[in-house]
Amino acid sequence: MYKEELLQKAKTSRPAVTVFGLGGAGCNIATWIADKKLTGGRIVAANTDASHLVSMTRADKIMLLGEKLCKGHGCGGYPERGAEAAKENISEIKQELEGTNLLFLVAGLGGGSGTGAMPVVAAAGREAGALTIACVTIPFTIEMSRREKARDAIKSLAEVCDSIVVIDNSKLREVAGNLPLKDALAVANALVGSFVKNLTDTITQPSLVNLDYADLRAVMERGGIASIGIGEGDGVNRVQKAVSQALGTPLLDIMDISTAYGVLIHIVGGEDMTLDEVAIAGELIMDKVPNTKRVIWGAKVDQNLTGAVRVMAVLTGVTCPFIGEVATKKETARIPKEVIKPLREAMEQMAQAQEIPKSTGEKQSRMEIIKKAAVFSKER
Ligand SMILES: Nc1nc2c(ncn2[C@@H]2O[C@H](COP(=O)(O)OP(=O)(O)OP(=O)(O)O)[C@@H](O)[C@H]2O)c(=O)[nH]1
Ligand SMILES: [Mg+2]
Repeated sequence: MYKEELLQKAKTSRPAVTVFGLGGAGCNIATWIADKKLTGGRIVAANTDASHLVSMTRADKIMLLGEKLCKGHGCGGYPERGAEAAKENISEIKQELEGTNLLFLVAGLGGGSGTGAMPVVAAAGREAGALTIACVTIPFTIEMSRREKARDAIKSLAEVCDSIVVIDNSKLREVAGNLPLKDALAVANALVGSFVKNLTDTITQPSLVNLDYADLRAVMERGGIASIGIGEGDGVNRVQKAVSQALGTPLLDIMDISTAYGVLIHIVGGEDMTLDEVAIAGELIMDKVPNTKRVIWGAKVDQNLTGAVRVMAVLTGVTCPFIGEVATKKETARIPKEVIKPLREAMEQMAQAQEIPKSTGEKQSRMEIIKKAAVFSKER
């Protein structure tokens, strides 16, 4: 294959990513993502509330749901109305999802619009053949009846989504301290938003260790409920600190971390981050989830993060006491320990590549080894 042909192929095979923000909270999260510039994906802001939509100027597309039913006034907390409203726009939604490979649905569960519309949009995403990932928050403990609605919504989402990444607002205090409500919601926006942005960036932009769409599919397809943990460390043992924070403070209460079906590890560090640190982070996490069937990992250098390492661990197929059992892939065979070896070996190859001087003449062979290592890491 000629280089031009290959470049063309690379361009057309890049996965098409769509982010759908639904309801008030979903649209606010979509705005957070748009502000951080999502170069590899399209953002749609959809709500029944016309006055809230007016401020969604940074989305690529704005969609007023259920104009006939809700007359632009919102759903007043009734998910059934949110579902009806989305059905009113179903052909527009389907058109928007045509050709999408990866669909992120974001909303704060507990209201009417986002909660009711999400399963409708998710079903359309599945029908279009997209890997469909819902990223939702469940309301604070004080929003009692809203929490019940969120629980019901998660159960119906489990039937139409591949994975549902759940953040429990009542756990925010553990990661962000006792903040005023407005600030706590901003933290939730940033958590959901950075999950979506991190994944989109790693599968659409080149990074230190690339995750590709097939990798993501392997872990998130029919992954059920997923929990995320984020940790940051600096100074001595910064990787250990970041990993223990990421695993120790999951944003959703889960029964038993060791039973997770799949694990996605994402590591970001400054230019001083060593390849060995990336490998150690992966191994520390894998030690805690001995039964996992699939592990994927990506690493990125962020110049603004010098001195620190940030780790995101996403565990799929977990059980949460509040939500109860949902249908997920259930396989019981244990994954052999050797799965860790390719990670270590790939890192060694990359370390070797790093030792080659960065002079222009050597650049080519350096890239070759890095590419080989990245491919090798996937051949588990
Ligand atoms: N992360 C985040 N969560 C929010 C925000 N606003 C509200 N929430 C949470 O999301 C839940 C749903 O609220 P909304 O998104 O306003 O509801 P909606 O989907 O617009 O539904 P209706 O207004 O009833 O049509 C609330 O119970 C809060 O827990 C926000 O700006 N960010
Ligand atoms: Mg609303």
